[in-house]
Amino acid sequence: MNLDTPHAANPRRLTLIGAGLAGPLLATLLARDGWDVDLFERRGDPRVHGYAGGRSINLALAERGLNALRSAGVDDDVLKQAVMMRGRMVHAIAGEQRLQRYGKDDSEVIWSISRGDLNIVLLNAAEAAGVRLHFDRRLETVDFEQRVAHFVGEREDIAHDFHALIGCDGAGSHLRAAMQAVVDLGERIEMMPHSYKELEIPPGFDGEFQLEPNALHIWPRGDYMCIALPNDERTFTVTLFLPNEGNPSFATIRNGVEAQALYARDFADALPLIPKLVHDFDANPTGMLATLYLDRWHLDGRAVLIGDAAHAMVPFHGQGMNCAFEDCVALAAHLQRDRDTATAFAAFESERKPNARAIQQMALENYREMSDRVDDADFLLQRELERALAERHPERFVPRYAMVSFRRLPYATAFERGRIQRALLVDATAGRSSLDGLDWAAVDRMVDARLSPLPAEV
Ligand code: FAD
Ligand code: 8RB
Repeated sequence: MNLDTPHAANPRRLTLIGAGLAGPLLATLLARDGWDVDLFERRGDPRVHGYAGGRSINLALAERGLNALRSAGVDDDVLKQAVMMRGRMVHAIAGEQRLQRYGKDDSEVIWSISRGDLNIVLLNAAEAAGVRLHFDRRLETVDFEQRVAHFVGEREDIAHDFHALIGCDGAGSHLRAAMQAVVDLGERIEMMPHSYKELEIPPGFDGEFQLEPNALHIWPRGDYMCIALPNDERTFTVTLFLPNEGNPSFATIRNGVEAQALYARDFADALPLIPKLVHDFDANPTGMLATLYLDRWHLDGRAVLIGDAAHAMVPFHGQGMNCAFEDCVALAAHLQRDRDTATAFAAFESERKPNARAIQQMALENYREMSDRVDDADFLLQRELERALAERHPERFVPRYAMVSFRRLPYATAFERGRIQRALLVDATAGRSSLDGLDWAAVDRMVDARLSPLPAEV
């Protein structure tokens, strides 16, 4: 056993577990605020060995995440490698494509970025800020009484004295398990009745994108769907979401050949673009989807959880990383205001837990919208009215998608206002098949009565 530090419980010292997405961003923010930061990661350094995981996986970055990257000064480096997505390109069963814009113009877009590239930019920033990075160090057990964390290295075990631990170690958090062993965190995991499989669309013969690059593609088919996000190397990562039971489902589509038949029937325009469909389906694991709820995120001043470790969510709003990044800014601000970790962790949990709950719920709800409602007539009429009201009342009526993706008001506020707006849209379009002859003055009065102006963001 090797004791890696002499200074046992330096109160200005913080130990972060997990150098995925939130870990290195939070480490950077804290180091710049004058904290002494150690960051432990179970995998090797991706800058040396290449990014573990192999396949090119991309994520949608929206305003909340981008703002956090801005506060760490890495937004430009990240956007350089990003592909703009202006809206959802909906692929109907017969192959026609229609773009539904996410925002009012190109100032309201989301960005597709590679997880590996993003991770490297963040690790470089953390290192430049003075963070000590420890790769190939897997957190195994924690003695919260003595404040000692035990890591398993490649050859040796390491005991690390800590003042406080911050768990950025993802949905399967080992720190969470260690905390749960000494205090009841009230953990509850709700499985989604759907799973997913990743496939790939390579560049065409001309080396170019085979679909419109500046969009998030969706093939909505009711209870199942397929999506594709662009990568800057001109490929698309395709994700097929199917229920676990029923037909079609992962119970009936059991291998690549069966998946190919499903694509021929339901995603015919995509099939010729995925040459390795059979191989990818058989080789790639089937991923499960779940929401993780905890009553408690912290253990007095000794440990706190952030990101997926505290509140993993289903992917349908593309907000897991964005929310984790927003957590980083919030926790750094609390630790700046209050250097006593017990006070800061408690304040962080009170601020963020209601917001995490709200985005978890909205992510669940967005599954229906993406897979089923995007091509439904009532939905399209409500959407038409929503866009008109957003234009007539820009300070009061902001579509929920825009509140989540392009604004930074608390998720809980977006959820609450979204509920009011939905009811208003349903009331105003009840019994109609078009907006012709709509009593706009009456609808404007409903907006004024039900929605207060949104405070401007700083
Ligand atoms: P992670 O990024 O998972 O990082 C956890 C880190 O901890 C990892 O590096 C892991 O190796 C390390 N670790 C784990 N255990 C230990 C241990 N015992 N000791 C030391 N280190 C450990 N979100 C979006 O906002 N938009 C998207 O479009 C989007 N797309 C996604 C696509 C896919 C396929 C997946 C799986 C997720 C997607 N997400 C997306 C969600 C997003 O990836 C997560 O919400 C985000 O990565 C959470 O960040 P994190 O730092 O909490 O955890
Ligand atoms: N995790 C996304 C959206 C909203 C799109 C819209 C949806 C894949 C796993 Cl499913 C999904 C969105 O409403 O039009 N923005 O960004 C990202 C999404 O899935 C990602 C790629 C994903 N996340 C496990 C698989």
